[in-house]
Amino acid sequence: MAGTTTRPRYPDWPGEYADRYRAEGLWRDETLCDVLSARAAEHGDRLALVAGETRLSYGDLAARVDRLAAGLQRTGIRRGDHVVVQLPNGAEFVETFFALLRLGAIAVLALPAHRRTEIAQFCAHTDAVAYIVADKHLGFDYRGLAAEISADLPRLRHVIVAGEPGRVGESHGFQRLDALYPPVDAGTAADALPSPPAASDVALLQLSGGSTGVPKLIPRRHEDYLCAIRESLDACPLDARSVFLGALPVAHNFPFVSPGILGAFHAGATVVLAHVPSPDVVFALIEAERVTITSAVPPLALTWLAAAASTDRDLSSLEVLQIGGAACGTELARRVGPELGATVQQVFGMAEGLINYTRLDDPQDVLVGTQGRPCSAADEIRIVDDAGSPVPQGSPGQLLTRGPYTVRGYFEPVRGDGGAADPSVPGSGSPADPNLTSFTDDGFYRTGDLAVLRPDGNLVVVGRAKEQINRGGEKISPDEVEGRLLAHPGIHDAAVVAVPDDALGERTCAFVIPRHGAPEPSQEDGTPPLAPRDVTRYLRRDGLAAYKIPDLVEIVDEFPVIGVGKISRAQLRRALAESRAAG
Ligand code: OOB
Repeated sequence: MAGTTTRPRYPDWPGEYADRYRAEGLWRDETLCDVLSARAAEHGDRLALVAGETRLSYGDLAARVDRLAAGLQRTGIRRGDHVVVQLPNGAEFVETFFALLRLGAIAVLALPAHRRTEIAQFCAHTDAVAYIVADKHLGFDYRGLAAEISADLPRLRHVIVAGEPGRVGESHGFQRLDALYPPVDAGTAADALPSPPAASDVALLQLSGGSTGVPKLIPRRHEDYLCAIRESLDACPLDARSVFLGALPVAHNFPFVSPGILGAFHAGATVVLAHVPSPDVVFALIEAERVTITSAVPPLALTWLAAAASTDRDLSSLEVLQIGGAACGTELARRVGPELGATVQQVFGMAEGLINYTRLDDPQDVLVGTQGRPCSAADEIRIVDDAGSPVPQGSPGQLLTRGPYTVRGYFEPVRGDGGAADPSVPGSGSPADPNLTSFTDDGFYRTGDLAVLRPDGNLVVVGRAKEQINRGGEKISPDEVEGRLLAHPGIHDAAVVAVPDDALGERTCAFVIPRHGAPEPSQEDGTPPLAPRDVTRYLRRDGLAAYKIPDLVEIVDEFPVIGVGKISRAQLRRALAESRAAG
């Protein structure tokens, strides 16, 4: 079991690979902090960031980052501390991320959609000392969430709120993010800061889409992350004239480093952040800031295309629309040019590393019909069968990858005494050790995707070997949702499957068998039977991220089983399709 071993918390590349990547210039002696300070030194007056009313030059941004770093240091945050950051798109996110980097503290990048279940796990797994949140966003109050989880997490010393701590925050001693900035005239903040991090230090923990119950944390080092950014900039050129719009939640790998906002800062471009991705907000920003490139998951791209047909906004500055995170149909890719006047770029990536891009000058069949090719010549790709043997060229198989920015293992979570899984961490008892199951002996990451490698080097994603549901780019592990459902006293068994959906690609359906003796639909003793809405309400109250709440719930008497008694998800999906077809 993982807890009994002495494996490193942050798995690293074997020395021979690290040496090679350094010798080839893929890994350099440079940190993400250096990127910001270099741009501030080269062209401090150039516009770096636009978010709401905030407009910051590179010089302003670098100075604010140093001041916030000093403020965070004063609260007691130190090198190597884990800090869970859950901020929507805004200047606070960018400043907090860079300030933590500057201190050598490690940001755990949660998404705004995460709720108590996920946040409590991230905090517990990492022994986080601080949780940095917005006050409210899209109708959700993060201060209530922070109050709830901090009660059970004695090691979590600080809750820091971007915005108003409010009554809950005041009674719990939450700090205000904006109060942490020392006054501008308090001397040069940078003097008081610790020595900057090293290129080989872990910079952040990114979240995996997750194909099993426990969300996995991915240690990304400055040198490998910067490698991903530089190689991405080769595949998706941005320069100082570019204006990148972050419309998806920018803490996600796609808008963050593919090449994303960090790529844009690297290029000295301007980053514009949309607080929500709705067409009215996004189109207004494209027009006002002359945005040249942005990124979307397929359902969002469809929404933008539909709205573009009747907008009065001038979208002519937009040169590139990146689409990724989930399968982008040929038809959608084909529409981008004629309907938006932009070149489509397909992006097929993963938080564990590998990022594939179609190139802007690729022929049309590649642009619309493939998910592109790796951004680095040093990325290694294998397509194998279930036994791990290479499949013939052009045949579908499981995609494995290894390379200079694809990690060799997940963060090793904090465990309870004696190496047992921490009982305070829901789902941490899972017997499958992802560091054994997700990586081959020779260090290839098993992506769980089924792909075809074309002779021209481009990949076509044809399906999935992993049991993961991709709900318009948001990844859901059936295991995790089933685990939560089984904790309901009235539920005997649960199975979560994907349902094909025109808009999102996939939605989720939970099949639920009520517990024997618990109220059942047939019962006539006055107790209300377990109804679908009870199930979704329960999950919501239980603190599961909004996008993981099943779209459909079917109450059934039994599941179809196969072979040794495993639930047949395929048969459940078929039964659902048939009952929907029958109306
Ligand atoms: C991105 O990262 P994750 O970690 O949220 O999800 C990775 C998984 C992939 O293994 C694949 O199953 C799916 O998402 N995926 C795609 C895809 N892009 C991602 N499936 C089909 N077509 C695509 N274009 O989703 C991510 C990270 C960096 C850049 C872009 C996406």
